[in-house]
Amino acid sequence: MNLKEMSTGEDRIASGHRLCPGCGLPIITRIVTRATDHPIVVGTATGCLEVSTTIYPYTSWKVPWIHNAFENVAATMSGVEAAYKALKRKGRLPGGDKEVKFLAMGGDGGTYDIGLQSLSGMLERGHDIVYVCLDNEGYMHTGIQRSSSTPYGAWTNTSQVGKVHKGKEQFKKDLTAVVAGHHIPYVAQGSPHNWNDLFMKAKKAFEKKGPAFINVLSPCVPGWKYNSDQTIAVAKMATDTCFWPLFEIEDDVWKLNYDPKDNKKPVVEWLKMQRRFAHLMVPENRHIVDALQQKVDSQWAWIKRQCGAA
Ligand SMILES: Cc1ncc(C[n+]2csc(CCOP(=O)(O)OP(=O)(O)O)c2C)c(N)n1
Ligand code: SF4
Repeated sequence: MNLKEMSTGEDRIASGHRLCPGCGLPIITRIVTRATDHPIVVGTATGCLEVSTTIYPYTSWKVPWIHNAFENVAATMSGVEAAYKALKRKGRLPGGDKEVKFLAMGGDGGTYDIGLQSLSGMLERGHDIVYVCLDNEGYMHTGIQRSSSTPYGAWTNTSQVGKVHKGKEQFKKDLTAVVAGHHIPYVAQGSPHNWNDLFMKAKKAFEKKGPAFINVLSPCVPGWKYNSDQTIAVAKMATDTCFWPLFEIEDDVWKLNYDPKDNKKPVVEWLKMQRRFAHLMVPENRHIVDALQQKVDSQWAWIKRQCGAA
């Protein structure tokens, strides 16, 4: 698909939802849901995307969509996919033999934290479902609380900045590596700034038989504290600093999709675009930035080794 087709074709989620202007979530959702021509059934865990697209009595979804609790979208969609397979086997599927695809979506709170167990079960049982984590690095819908995905040093309402504490004191969990440990057919990291890369990844994920997982970084205007016209720039800088590497793992073979090489930027370039890190921009907190840089560099080196690109 080229950019013109992408921008003029029919979306599976309508405009007019209540997500913030500049939010990364609808950009990602539009791209992912357009990546298959098959009918799809979508389930979303409670979070910004779910709540803001389905304010009663309206819905933005143009496809069958299932409301779900915060913690178990993977379990719900596992049941839906299993029922579909059973009905198909018995020849009782309304609409005949049409191939239907299943998509589960959850925030980082619903995926890295509270829904991790149900996600792991879905992956281990081998359901034919695409799971997309919308990683905005915090519990945004409930007022910007920290999650295990929030970066080291970031301000949130539960990782405060004051005399004693200087933002989050733990590093971000590497969920993509946790999922890779399930050895499923397809795992990837994506970003909304690179629509083509994300589209190709979602297409592959839908085409694979069995579970697929894509972790997509989703900038959040009030949670990350930047101006709403900077979403794409902030997402791009996350990949240029290698804070958020773009890679994919197809049948256990790792492949790097983007290497900034000599143009790799220091992580401070990404931090200074977001006021959730403003307290780190003073000399006495320089050690926090240095610790984060060290972590980014070691993770980047590890991913490059996995991809045979070291
Ligand atoms: C068991 C349970 N605990 C807490 C909540 C309240 N709650 C709803 S959404 C949410 C945060 C969602 O965060 P995330 O999954 O990261 O999605 P985001 O809103 O950031 O997109 C919380 C705490 C809930 N619905 N259920
Ligand atoms: S709070 Fe953040 S994630 Fe939620 S709708 Fe607004 S920009 Fe999007």
